[in-house]
Amino acid sequence: MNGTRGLFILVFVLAQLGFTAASQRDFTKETPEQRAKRLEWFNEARFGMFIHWGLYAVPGGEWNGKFAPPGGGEWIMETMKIPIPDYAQLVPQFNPVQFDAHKWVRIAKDAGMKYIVITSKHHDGFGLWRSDLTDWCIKSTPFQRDPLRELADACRAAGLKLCFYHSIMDWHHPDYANRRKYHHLTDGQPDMDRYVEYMKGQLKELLTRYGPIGILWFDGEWEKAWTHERGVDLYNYVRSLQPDIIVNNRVGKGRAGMAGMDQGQGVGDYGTPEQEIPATGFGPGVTWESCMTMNGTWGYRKDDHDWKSATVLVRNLIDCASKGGNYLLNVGPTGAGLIPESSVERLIAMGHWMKVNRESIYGTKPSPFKRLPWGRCTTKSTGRETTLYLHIFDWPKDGKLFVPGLLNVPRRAYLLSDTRKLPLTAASIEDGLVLSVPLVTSNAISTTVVLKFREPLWIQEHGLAQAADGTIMLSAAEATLHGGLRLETHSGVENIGYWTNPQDSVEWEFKVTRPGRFEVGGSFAAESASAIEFRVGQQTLRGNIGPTGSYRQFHDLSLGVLEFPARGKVSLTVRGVKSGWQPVNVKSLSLRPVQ
Ligand code: FHN
Repeated sequence: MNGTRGLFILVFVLAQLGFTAASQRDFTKETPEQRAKRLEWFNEARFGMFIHWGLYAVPGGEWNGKFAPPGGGEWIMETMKIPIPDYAQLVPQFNPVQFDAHKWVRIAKDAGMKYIVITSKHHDGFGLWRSDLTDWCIKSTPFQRDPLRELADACRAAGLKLCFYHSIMDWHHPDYANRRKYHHLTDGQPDMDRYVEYMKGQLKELLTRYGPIGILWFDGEWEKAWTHERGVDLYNYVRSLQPDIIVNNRVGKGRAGMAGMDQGQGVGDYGTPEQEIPATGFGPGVTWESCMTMNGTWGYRKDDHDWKSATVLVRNLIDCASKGGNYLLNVGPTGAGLIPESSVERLIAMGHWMKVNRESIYGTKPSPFKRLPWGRCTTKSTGRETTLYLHIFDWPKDGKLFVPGLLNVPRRAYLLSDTRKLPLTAASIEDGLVLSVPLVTSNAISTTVVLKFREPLWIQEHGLAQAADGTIMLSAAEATLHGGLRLETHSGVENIGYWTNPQDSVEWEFKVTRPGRFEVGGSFAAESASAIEFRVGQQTLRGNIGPTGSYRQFHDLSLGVLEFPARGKVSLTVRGVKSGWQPVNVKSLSLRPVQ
């Protein structure tokens, strides 16, 4: 008792003297200015490489002649229920003699990436560095090098930040509380306090051996074994080792699933949407990063050839930046230590686009527009000047680019790809700006138009309106969602998903300038037959939706006729038909005048 009392008095006295051992300091109490300074490089970077690499790269998704179910190759131990002794047979096979850190870093840098996040330890618990705390790490393989050391040196030489992904969940360690049945771990009971000490010891190795680390990217926090309190403690522990390090929100329990953003009691410095891009930004001071695969897996799979196009990847990067977020794009190197050629090809194409357009991405702020029919917008402000970067995905065939709601005329307008910066003509019309642009663009992926203003922007956005031929096109991004459904982006296609409750509704507001009767059509995806109901004023229209094969396979359907008898603003609401409801994904609606 006297010893404890003496220690308490010592700590109390030291605290009074202003001494705060770093490991006890509460780093969550920093000022907004301190946080902004610490995250400055991250908000400038906008674009990073995710690397999932470990023992799982050796089987590449195949075990005993069978391929694992669709999904991450890095989950093979779990999806194929591989007992630890069998999985351990991969250790003597892991010998990536073709690994070349400088080559990996060069590929990332040439693509325009500013940081690299690599799996120091994934869920299988296997350490990609020579740990003193376990043999379940790379020192037990024939590969007697330290890839994290080599990556640290290569990143430093190239001016990229090195960051570590580290899984809280550990399928191998006997003290991790949520043990797997197929592990047949029977010796003693798991002890999470002991496991946390082990995890802290490994994190200390990682944060004291390889120099300044940009981000500690935690993951695997979702199981019962982990708690908010342990997350706060781990956040402070990591920051005590490197006070300027950034820690994502998966150190705690606050994130809302794959949407990735904190839903209240969270800890960590930024949100982590996964395989999706939020519908909108989150306002100043909210930092986030969407992590995505290039195909369907994080860790290498020899059977996954479902590659996104370079166009989709570049537009995802632009979409993230236009909403104030970062894009963390994944590669899964092979067991031999090579980044797959299909990944390299896409990163080279992204690099070509970034070479011309990087100033429209790095250090930019979110779009001031709620939506733009042809693409996205990013901005920069320096003192008296505001710059808008218009990212045109759908190039106007008539050479007239309409910017709805932009009411002041730019001091300068030019194509970012035009080294001579020849001026583009800009003219104000009733509710926006019309720019005269070349009839053909030089870059089908996305072309950037630069607008420079000396005075503050004047933006007055109107709702959606009828096109010249009377058609009204309503996209998923322009809808107001009521309930649990969400806007999601898959392979560059925005759609409304997660419509599990028929009472949830989708609403579009638009202006009718030419009244009449309209054929109601749309692009829908469903796994089972279902029905939706359109409601405008007193009118209702039921639309039957047949199965389209999957939630990603959209069919264009014509569903009937609605009348809009008068000019003015209209609200069209779509609900599910309760009886026999099955979720339906919606990409867009169309209203075409009928005689
Ligand atoms: O289970 C992991 C998965 O393997 C991968 O690491 C992703 C990347 O963020 N995170 C978890 C799934 O949400």
